[in-house]
Amino acid sequence: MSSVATQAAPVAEGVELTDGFNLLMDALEMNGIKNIYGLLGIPVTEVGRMWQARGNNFYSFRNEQNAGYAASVAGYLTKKPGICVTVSAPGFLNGLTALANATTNCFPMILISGSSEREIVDLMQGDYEEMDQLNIARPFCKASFRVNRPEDIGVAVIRAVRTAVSGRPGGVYLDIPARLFSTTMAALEGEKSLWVPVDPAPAQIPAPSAVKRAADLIKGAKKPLILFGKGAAYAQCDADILSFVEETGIPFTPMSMAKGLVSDLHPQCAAAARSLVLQESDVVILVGARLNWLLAHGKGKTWGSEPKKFVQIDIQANEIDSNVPIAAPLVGDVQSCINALRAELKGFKAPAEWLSGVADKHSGTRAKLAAKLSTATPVMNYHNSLGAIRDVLKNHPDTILVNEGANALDNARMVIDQYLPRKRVDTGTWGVMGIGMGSAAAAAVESGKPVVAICGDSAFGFSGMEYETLTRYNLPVTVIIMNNGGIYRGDEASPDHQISCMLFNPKTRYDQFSIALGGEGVRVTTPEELSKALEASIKSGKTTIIDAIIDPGAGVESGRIGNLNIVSTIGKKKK
Ligand code: OXT
Ligand code: ADP
Ligand code: MG
Repeated sequence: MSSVATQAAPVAEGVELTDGFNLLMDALEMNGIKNIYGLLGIPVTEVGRMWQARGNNFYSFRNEQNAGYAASVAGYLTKKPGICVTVSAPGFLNGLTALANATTNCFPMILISGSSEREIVDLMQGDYEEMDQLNIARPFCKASFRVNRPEDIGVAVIRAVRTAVSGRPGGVYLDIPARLFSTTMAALEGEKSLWVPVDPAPAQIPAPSAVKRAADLIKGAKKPLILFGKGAAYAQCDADILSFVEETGIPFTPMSMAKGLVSDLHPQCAAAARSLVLQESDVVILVGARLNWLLAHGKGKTWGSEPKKFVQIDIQANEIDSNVPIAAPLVGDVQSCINALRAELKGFKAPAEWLSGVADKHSGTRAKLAAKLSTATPVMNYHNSLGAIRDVLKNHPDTILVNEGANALDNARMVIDQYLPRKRVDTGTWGVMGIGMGSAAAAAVESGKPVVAICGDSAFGFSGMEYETLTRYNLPVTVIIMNNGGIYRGDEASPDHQISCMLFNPKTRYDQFSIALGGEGVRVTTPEELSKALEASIKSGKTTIIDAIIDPGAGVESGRIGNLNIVSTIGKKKK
């Protein structure tokens, strides 16, 4: 690293100068960026100070991974790339996990890291935090760019923005060697190197023949089903989606982050008849959802024996046929595809007996669950605690729910209804623990609405120290820790003279942890106490932890995905 300021080209005396720092900030502002998430130090410290001095917001985190998760969720919620700024090598690597996660989830994000000087890195001469970040980032994102000259900063930011938000959204890495930040050039020339990009995420219109093929297939269906994924939620064409559902009368089921895109209380919602509709449908319309592990790759017993034909709406052409044959691919953006289909399907209605059969199953399952939610138990379990949370959130439908854990995740997804689009952020495509506090921060910042994070006690631990970031910025976040004392369960027997590898210290007081970090804290042991505490914390807008004591024996191994768990067929051997 070099702290010596250089000049890009000789400039006559008295000419006004700009530098890499200022050009980077000008370019970000011109691309509509207001919030940056990150963690400062050599060589990017000035980025934070200068960004704030310009009247923008810099949210300073305790670990870059959480800043990165925040940026990615900002991207998901706003359709603009979320920006994360880090220092070099270790800071960059911490942020890289979040960049990879953003790319996997199709969230637009740009990771900007300072780096060591090329001439030293390339000869491996041992610079401060030396690392070939540009190349290391490549496999984890859509594109990895480096800027070497101040006059290229504008174009680099535009290329990063366009790459992140156009087509399938995802992560981009932007490498800025330390010396470039302070390299100067004539201000007027610098200004000329910047521009506002026109239409960075252009509509992608499906071919009319593809629309007709899909519509013909749907018209012939006896048991059609719409399956919404988070790509449909991301598209922000909520009114068109609702019209499509209501005009066609087709039942729909959401993937987890698409819950609420059309309200869970809508009469065509089939979420509680999930197995039935996946198995018995004949034509499935996938809208921004991949046939990956979360959908059993489109095959096997999840999908039943009824022959299935798929219509798939996706902006990424090579997503089609990724797992099973797709009878009617519809490549384009969700809004264009949905509206083209609506035009072609005018007058079509799905068979009423199919919808009413699905609705019966859906409401029957909901009624059975409702009974469990209100059943008292000696120690709170997932059902009655989440039932209490659900009832409170019903009165606060614009709250954003962040959710991580295993049982804490799967039960909350099932129990808690969502009424509005993009009000649920969770562990996503990778099922990654640790997204909690970063996601909660970004959700509060970007929406200005209250946030409730329901976290398993293991999940919370991955980003727990970031709770101080929430209290520091006074964010209206309530973190409910489902404290069962362990990963999946808190009652596993420990081997002789050891502590079980699945357990945590039962003396842990998350409520006191909150108070120690400048927040509010309350421990609850009954659903009634939980309701009261949650209602109060949402009303107060104060950053709060509710330490909810859950029966240590209430969870199951790996939650709803125990089928993916690998166990030894031979069993345990003692040395
Ligand atoms: O139709 P059927 O009969 O099938 O019933 C379905 C619906 O119809 C019905 N349903 C309803 N009924 C009534 N009312 C309503 N409203 C309703 N809605 C639905 O309910 C059932 C289930 O519905 P669902 O969920 O839609 O369907 P299903 O079949 O489950 O769907 C399949 C999936 C795959 C789509 C779904 O299960 C899903 O989305 N799963 C996501 C799972 C996931 O991602 N899990 C997280 C990873 S687990 C594991 O990896 C963990 N780790 C390891 C680790 C990770 N992940 N990351 C990192 C960085 N390091 C390590 C760790 C450490 S979890 C974990 C920590 C766990 O401990 P914690 O303390 O944090 O948490 P606790 O477990 O609480 O202790
Ligand atoms: P889920 O996990 O909810 O099933 P996935 O993340 O697997 O959803 O799938 C999201 C899909 O949506 C991706 O294949 C992505 O290419 C697609 N997508 C994202 N944005 C759009 C959009 N605006 N229009 C069409 N498809 C989109
Ligand atoms: Mg737990």
